[in-house]
Amino acid sequence: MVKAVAILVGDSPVKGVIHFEQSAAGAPVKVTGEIKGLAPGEHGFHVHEFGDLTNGCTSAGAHLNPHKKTHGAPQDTERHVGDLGNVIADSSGTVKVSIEDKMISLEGEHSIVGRAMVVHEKRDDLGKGNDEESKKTGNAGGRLACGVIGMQKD
Ligand SMILES: [Cu+2]
Ligand SMILES: [Zn+2]
Repeated sequence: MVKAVAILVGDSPVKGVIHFEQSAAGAPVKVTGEIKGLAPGEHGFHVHEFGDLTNGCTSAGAHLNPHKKTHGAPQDTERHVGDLGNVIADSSGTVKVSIEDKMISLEGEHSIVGRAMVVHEKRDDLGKGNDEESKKTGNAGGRLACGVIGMQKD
């Protein structure tokens, strides 16, 4: 078992804790946790390429994309490794995250350790927005909170 964790913080009141678990090499990664302080509804949720928050969430760079694919939905084969789709905040602005993803990993070439987890202002259109930006970012807007994904004791 390999475990990792990210503490999400930002300039906004949005904050959260996200846990990652992988039972073995090549197994899907379970992503769980909670985010608070969001507007109700969908918010883009991605792994970005750099665990560098020296300039806030901006310095985390673009979506993690080692294979130079276009932006997509988690279930698409044409997607960035970091594309985890949307999380949905309830009427009180809280998200209970529960995702299982087959593309991200906690080791090897798709490793997300040392990268950044980011939650966005708006809904990710999953690459189906019919404009250039949709194929890059899903038009998910500003970065409300982010955190470096770090190894955790198992
Ligand atoms: Cu993002
Ligand atoms: Zn993407």
